Amino acid sequence: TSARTSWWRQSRFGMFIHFGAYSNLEGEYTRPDGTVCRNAEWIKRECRIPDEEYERQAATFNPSAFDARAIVRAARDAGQRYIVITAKHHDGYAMWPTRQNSWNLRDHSAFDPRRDLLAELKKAADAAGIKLGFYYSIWDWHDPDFAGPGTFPRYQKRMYAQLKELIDNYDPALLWFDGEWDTDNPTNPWSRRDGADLQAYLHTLNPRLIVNNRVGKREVVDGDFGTPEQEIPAEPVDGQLWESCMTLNDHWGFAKYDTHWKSSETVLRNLLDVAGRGGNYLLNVGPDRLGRIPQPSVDRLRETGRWLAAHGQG
Ligand code: JFZ
Repeated sequence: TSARTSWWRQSRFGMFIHFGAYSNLEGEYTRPDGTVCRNAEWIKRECRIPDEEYERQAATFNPSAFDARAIVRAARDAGQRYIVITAKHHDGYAMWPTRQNSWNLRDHSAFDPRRDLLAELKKAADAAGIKLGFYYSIWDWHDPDFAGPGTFPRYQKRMYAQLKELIDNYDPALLWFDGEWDTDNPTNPWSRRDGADLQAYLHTLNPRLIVNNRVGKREVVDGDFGTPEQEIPAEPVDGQLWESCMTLNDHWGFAKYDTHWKSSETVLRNLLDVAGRGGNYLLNVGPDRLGRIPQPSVDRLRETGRWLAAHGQG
């Protein structure tokens, strides 16, 4: 707990954004036999979509209505002070023009190749005084070297290169890792040591970077923060910093059939509860295939912000 984490400790409330090639399916996959399988950001895996088919649908992804300024405005009006967007989720699809592969929004989509979502978000966030962070999945379902026999070091090299791209090109304030779990699973070779090495490397690129504990094995290193999911811990662990991330409905990524929205009262209660226990609250939105935050989410963010502003905590 240093000067480095001071902006984060004071922020209390942030916006999580789950957006990627899976968003293009909007939570539903119709199999060749006509049956429908539902999921969100795990749809590739849970619905067993063949690689070629998932790649084919990603090639039509065109989030032309993504409006970084509107998203930043929604966050700011809600009283949120930072945004964490999925730069790469488990499907391995990069939301920026990475040079490490062509499995990305520039080279594998129907999106305007002159646009760069992360650059747009960075610019809008800077203009509004909002910090920007990136979610990056260590687990990768697309890169053959992730789970190939003896090829993990090759994957790791590309991963380091992608993270360097993110830091060099977008100067994130925070990196939010995920997909490090289950080292017993042979398809996930990530070790504690790998986590510590990566964190040390990232700090050579930017010593001020904040990194969550999922970089390693959920151990908080060097004053960074823990990440309980969909829950509010009763007690902070050893005085460590923590952030509770939650969905607004029942999915992280967009799912068109999911109307199970939390009320703004619930959101507020959670926020006050988390803040009262010294944590941060990272509340998720999942933009649709065109890049628009669903209206029920926008409404709830606005109501939350209105209450905070009226009570002098906005
Ligand atoms: C992960 C992702 O798999 C999921 O898609 C989403 O991005 C979420 C924020 O993070 O899901 C997890 C991660 C950790 C646990 C459960 C789900 N966990 O520790 O229980």
